[in-house]
Amino acid sequence: LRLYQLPRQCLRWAGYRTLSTYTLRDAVQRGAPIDVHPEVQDALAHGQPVVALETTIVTHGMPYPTNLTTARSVEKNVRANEAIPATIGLIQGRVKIGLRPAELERLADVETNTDVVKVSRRDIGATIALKKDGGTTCSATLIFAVLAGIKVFATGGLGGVHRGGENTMDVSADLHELSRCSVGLVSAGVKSILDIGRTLEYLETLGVPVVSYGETNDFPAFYTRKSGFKSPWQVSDPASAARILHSQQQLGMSNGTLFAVPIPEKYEAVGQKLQESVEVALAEAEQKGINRLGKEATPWLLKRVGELTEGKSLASNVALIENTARVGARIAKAYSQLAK
Ligand code: PSU
Ligand code: MN
Repeated sequence: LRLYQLPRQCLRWAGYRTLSTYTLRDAVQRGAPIDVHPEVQDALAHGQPVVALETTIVTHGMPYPTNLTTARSVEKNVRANEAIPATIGLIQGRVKIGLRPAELERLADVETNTDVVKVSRRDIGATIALKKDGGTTCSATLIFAVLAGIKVFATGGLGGVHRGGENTMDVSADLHELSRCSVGLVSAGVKSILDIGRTLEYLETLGVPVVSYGETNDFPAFYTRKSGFKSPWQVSDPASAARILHSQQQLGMSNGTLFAVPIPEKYEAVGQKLQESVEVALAEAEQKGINRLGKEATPWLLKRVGELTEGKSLASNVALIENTARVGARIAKAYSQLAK
């Protein structure tokens, strides 16, 4: 025992829980209904790279059956890059860190299983208590990733400040959560249904580093490689990305990091076209008052853009999340080597 560890150790002896002891084991000992997939548990116990994956994209972000095929292919892309996928969601009120194939199918079957909750931080307690199925947003997925000790999380789009957010106050809980979960979140930026400038301002206020991953410091806009905004930081390899996470970890900093990976180049042209449909969907949402429906706003917009583009947006969405999964796995692998 080193001298500098004494205060924390004393707290533990005295029966107090410090933040860093608030771990998965403690939660399970308190009776929290959490099941960690054996493969994920094994990888975590041996310091092997694990990538967390969310499920709101499955339950509320894509239509069946593309939601299922995409979730499977994202897991495959993680594996192909030498990391273990941990797709996170809730089944009958139990938190699953690493869904089994049948559980993933159950969540994806949105046409039959219509009572699946979109779970952000505020919904976790109720979803568990009422024993419901749930797809976790970035915010809830971040919470469970930290609990399990997973350092990297790959997704398509992070939530953000909605357009008109200065009036509606619709700011995704994802942003605050990223400021208090020390996880590297890999996304294709934020979707242009959002106010990208204000989202970046808000992340700055919250102290969340935004890092463009690739050849430029452009901040990507989901379907397109550039949003017109720049990231404060840029890296172009997994080792540099991992060193950012590791430096913050060494200092005991609790904030997360956003890595923004542009969609592959061949989708850029169609991305420009999709943007027009995004604007149409936004105007409709405003006219119908959808932007005042809380958690339903984002799923409605995603669905409407899909309809307006006759599925073309879906192909881009699949491609970009497969891409972030590959990058996430490489960063997780580089991080596991640093943390050894
Ligand atoms: N953006 C997408 N697809 C999605 C989401 C966002 O392009 O599926 C999901 C993510 O799970 C994200 C959530 O965490 O929507 C944000 O919802 P809200 O804006 O209600 O916070
Ligand atoms: Mn919202």
